[in-house]
Amino acid sequence: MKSGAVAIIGRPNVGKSTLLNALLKEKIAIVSDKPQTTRTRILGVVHHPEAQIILLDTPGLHKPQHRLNKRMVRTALETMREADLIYVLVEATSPPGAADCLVIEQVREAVEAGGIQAFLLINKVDLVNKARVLPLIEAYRTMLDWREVVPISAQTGLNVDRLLDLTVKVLPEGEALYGEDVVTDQTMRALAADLVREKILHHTRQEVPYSVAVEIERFVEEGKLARIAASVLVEKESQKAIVIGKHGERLKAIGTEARIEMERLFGMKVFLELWVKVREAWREDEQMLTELGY
Ligand SMILES: Nc1nc2c(ncn2[C@@H]2O[C@H](COP(=O)(O)OP(=O)(O)OP(=O)(O)O)[C@@H](O)[C@H]2O)c(=O)[nH]1
Ligand SMILES: [Mg+2]
Repeated sequence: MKSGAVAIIGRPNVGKSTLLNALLKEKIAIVSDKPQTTRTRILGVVHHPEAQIILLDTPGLHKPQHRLNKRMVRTALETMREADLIYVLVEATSPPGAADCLVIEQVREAVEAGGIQAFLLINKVDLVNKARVLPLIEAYRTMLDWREVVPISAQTGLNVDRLLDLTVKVLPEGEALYGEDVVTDQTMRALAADLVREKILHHTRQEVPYSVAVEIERFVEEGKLARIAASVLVEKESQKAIVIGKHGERLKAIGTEARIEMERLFGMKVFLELWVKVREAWREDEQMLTELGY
């Protein structure tokens, strides 16, 4: 059988986590329309009849401004170098930009350093006319020695199964590293924290999404019930007021949406308590970042 690791790489917001979920046919990575949603490496295992494919979703590559972002970019670069294959995601909706070229430069270094192959995946083709995809392929074609170039839609699933088949072909022979029932290495605590953050991203705008972290304070399983208490960290009082909302309505909606999704994912009833706390400049605090799992 075949077995290997595939790193999913690209600038923020191109659809890497959406693709991970589509390939797994299960949602384990959070998704939002705000850049820098993913902050850690997210592992997912695809059990293909001929292969075990270990997918590694990564934070979007960007020019980091804070210590948090430096860690995110480092995580993506390290993950890329450990992989057998790199999926480089770009968007069909715009021509190659500076951010995409920077990504491809970094991938080139990993490919040339040793034994790693790369697929170019042109994502979000559901948003554009077919006629616009061909010139894009041509524009990207010469930038790297791509093993495959595949237009996809992570959202609609277009070409996603074909991508898996092409992937199996290039992976090395090897043993399965994970048991048949393993989908991810994420702990329930980490999944719970990210689900709360995802709902906050959906309900807030501008600088708030970047300034939020979620810390699980308590996670107790009592039979078919999980009691979870989480702190939502923000950087300013004004952000705390936004997350809580008028009469606490926004925080209530965030909690309800996160709880419903946790119940589905964990297959148990969830009792979720959320507290919002101000932690000034937590994004620069190395100890805090480590505690948060970043
Ligand atoms: N129309 C369309 N939208 C997509 C597609 N794939 C992803 N999206 C949307 O693009 C946005 C970003 O998706 P993510 O999967 O969070 O992107 P990402 O690359 O993981 O982003 P970061 O984690 O911030 O680096 C979300 O609003 C998705 O719903 C696609 O194939 N078609
Ligand atoms: Mg992501």
